[in-house]
Amino acid sequence: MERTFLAIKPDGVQRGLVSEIIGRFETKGFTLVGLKFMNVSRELAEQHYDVHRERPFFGSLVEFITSGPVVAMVWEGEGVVSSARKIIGATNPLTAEPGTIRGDFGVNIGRNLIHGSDALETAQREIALWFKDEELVSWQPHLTPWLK
Ligand code: 3AN
Repeated sequence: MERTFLAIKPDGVQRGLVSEIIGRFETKGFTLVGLKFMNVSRELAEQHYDVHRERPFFGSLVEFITSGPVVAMVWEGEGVVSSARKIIGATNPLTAEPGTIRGDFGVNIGRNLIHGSDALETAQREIALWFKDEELVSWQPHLTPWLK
C-alpha cells in the first residue's frame, strides 16, 4: 500500500494547528502508520532539503525547520502521495486554493505549515530518512463499508 511522509512544520505547531491538520488526513480516510513529535537536527534538515541545497532560501529553510518541534508522520492509503499534496495545497499559501491547508491557514511561502512528499520515490526516501522500520505500525483499520 502506498505511503507518504508528512511533517507539520514549526509554524503549524506554534499556531496550534496540529489537530486541525492531522484531522484533515484522518477524516479523508487515510491511515496513520507513523507519528512522532520531535526537534529536527541540522543534519536531518540538510538531508531532507538536499534538493534545495543550491537555492537562495536553503539556509533560511534549514534555520526554520530546526527552529522548533515538528510533527513527523507517515500516512498510508491508495493514491496518498498525490492526494495529500492536494489536501496541502500549493507551495505559496497566497495562491493555494481555499479548502486546502495552506489556502485556509497560511500567508507566507517560507511559513507554509506542512511538508508533503512530492512523488512516490521522494516519499520512500523521506520515510527512510525520518523513521526507523520499527517506528512504523502496520495495521488494518476497521473501515466502514463506505471507505473500502
Ligand atoms: P513544497 O513544500 O510545496 O513541496 P518545494 O519543495 O518547492 O515546495 O519547497 C520546499 C520548501 O521550501 C517549501 N515548503 C517552502 O517552505 C520553501 N520554499 C520554496 N520556495 C520558496 C521561496 N521562493 N522562498 C522561500 N521559501 C521557499
